[in-house]
Amino acid sequence: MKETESVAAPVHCFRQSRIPPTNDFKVGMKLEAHDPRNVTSICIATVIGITGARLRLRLDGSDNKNDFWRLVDSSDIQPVGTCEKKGGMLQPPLGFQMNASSWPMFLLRTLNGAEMAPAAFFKKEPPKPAPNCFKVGMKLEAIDRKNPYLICPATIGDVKGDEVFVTFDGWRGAFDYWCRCDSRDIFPVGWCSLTGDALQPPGNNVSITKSSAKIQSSPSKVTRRSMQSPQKSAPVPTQRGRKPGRGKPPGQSAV
Ligand code: MLY
Repeated sequence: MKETESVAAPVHCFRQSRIPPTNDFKVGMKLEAHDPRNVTSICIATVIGITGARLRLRLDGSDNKNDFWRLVDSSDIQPVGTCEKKGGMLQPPLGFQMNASSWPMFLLRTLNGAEMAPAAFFKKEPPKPAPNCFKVGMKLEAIDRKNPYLICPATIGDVKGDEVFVTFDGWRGAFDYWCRCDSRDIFPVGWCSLTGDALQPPGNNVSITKSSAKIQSSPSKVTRRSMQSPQKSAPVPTQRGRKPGRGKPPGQSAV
């Protein structure tokens, strides 16, 4: 950041707590979670792993190919019993591996003798930040949505209304995405060092030129990058590479 004279997005732009929540969960604990593939249903999930302020979760009755990650202060998770208390019914996950009729018995068995995560482990979701205050060029740490266990160095590539375009430093654009400015998938610079999560190194396609990092006064079309741009096969410089003062065209990116 120093070398490129880049500017970190201010912490108040993010929907994250200033001091990351403590992660008291243990592997094996059970909780309730919204099914990411069917968000209206609430399922039983097991903590499969712990990474910084996040939990690696697997829905009971699901396979091991659909694990997902949630912050301990995510509103998507809650203590076992919450759903019933609110008059709801726990649902089998999408892709429940058994016959649907065996769900009630499966539910009893999966909860019997299980270690439930205590209510105190669940932290309150931070409030939504004020209007979108991100600017093009600002640095952040962001979840790679194609590899959601990874948190990576990123730059705001564009801003439009309540949305920001997250571009991954050193990659060709294949991982970039638009998200709401209050997304829980984006973090201020320094987040990983505070939570102990591993911040990924940038990809190979980095240009360390000062001009590449200056905040631009107004977001323009030039800064917008294609979301389709393939990682490997781009023979011509990307829009990013073509911009004046951005250094030489990017080389072959690592995959
Ligand atoms: N090489 C792997 C992982 C790429 C991760 C890119 N992120 C960090 C932006 C793949 O191509 O899937």
